[in-house]
Amino acid sequence: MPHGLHSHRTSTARLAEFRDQRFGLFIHWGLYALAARHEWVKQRELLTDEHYQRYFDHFDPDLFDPEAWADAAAGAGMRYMVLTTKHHDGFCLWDSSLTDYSVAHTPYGKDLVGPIVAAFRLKGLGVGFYHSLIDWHHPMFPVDGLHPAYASGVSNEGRDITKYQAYLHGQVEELLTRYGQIDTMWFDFSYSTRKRNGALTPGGKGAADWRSEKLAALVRRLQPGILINDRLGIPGDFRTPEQFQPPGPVDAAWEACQTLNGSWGYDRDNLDWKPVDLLVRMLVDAVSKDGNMLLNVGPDGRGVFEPRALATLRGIGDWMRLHGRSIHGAGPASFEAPPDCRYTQKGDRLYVHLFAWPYKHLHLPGLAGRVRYAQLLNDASEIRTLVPDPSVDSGHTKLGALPEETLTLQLPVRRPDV
Ligand code: JFZ
Repeated sequence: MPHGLHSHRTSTARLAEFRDQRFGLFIHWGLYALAARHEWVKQRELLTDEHYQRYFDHFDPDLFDPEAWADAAAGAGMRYMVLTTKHHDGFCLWDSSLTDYSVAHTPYGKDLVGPIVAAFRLKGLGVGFYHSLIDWHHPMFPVDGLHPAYASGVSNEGRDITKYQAYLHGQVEELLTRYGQIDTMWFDFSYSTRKRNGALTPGGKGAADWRSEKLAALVRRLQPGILINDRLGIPGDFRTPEQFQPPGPVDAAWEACQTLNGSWGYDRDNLDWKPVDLLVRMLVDAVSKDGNMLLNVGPDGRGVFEPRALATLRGIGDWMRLHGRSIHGAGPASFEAPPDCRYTQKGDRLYVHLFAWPYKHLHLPGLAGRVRYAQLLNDASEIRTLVPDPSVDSGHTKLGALPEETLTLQLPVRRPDV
């Protein structure tokens, strides 16, 4: 889309679209992909700027192929993506006029954000930007307890946060004026003076430090209808539970951000890969509670999604191809689901997701007389209901005393997909 050609949608329309999309791809990519041991490596290992420079000097993703990323996302049934334009290390994936600490000055030498945005749009996917409020590179960002230089006792003399604010706001303006319509702005993050390692860590930062009200107003002026997340220290348009599935209903729009393996940045030696069926259950669980799931991939230093990530996305895609109807455009149901089940609903279709396959019968409380027809979603095969035979003394639905309103379905003994 040509720059500046935005459809002026309302935030209500955009929020409805966000809820319909349900499933998105989070992309954490930056210099830390070369270290290949978590995106917080600079802070975790207290790496100096001088040491961290080696990743900048060697950043050259020769296999970068954003169409392949967009294919993987679309194939998994994802409807949008959120890209780290800058993470806490301060490295920028676009050619910012406000700093030389960007991809444009690495061996790769050119903008990455534009091609990524274009590839995802071409596939019909929505586009969002993750942008770090924290910046461990900017010389005006006051060192606090989360900063890699904190332990070395660097002084904050001369660090003027108002100068950093101008930089932050200026960069957000670049991002929201150079790449056409952006659907979501995902800021990260605000933190109070918190306890770490048993000691109080000074220097929490929040809305006053980011000038969040002004920043949010800027974002909304440049991109009417855009959604802003909830990490600016002021209320946002949606909540962002982190590696956490809310146990019950949430009184706002929300999106659980989840990892494939516990790390956001590419993490070569990681062994904590979540199996496909767990990720599918997490997605179903989110939708059953009116939430979205933003699932992360950390591309490697050559610009590639590693084989395990691709295999996982393909596995999810296999499920979504058959069951995506119960996810996209679907939401919670007004009935209480039986144990080990989740309900999602779209219009008058109720989808029962079974997290554990029961033996032969599925008892659905409150649904007797309310279901015209039941079928398996994967193959559209009819599911018959169990009608108790009153002429049989030991009529088995009487055993265990089901309430009158319970509908009992007859399932095949074997789960159809295994
Ligand atoms: C942040 C980042 O530090 C992390 O690297 C990643 O980008 C993730 C998506 O977001 O991590 C956070 C931020 C906030 C909380 C927890 C982790 N929080 O408020 O609990």
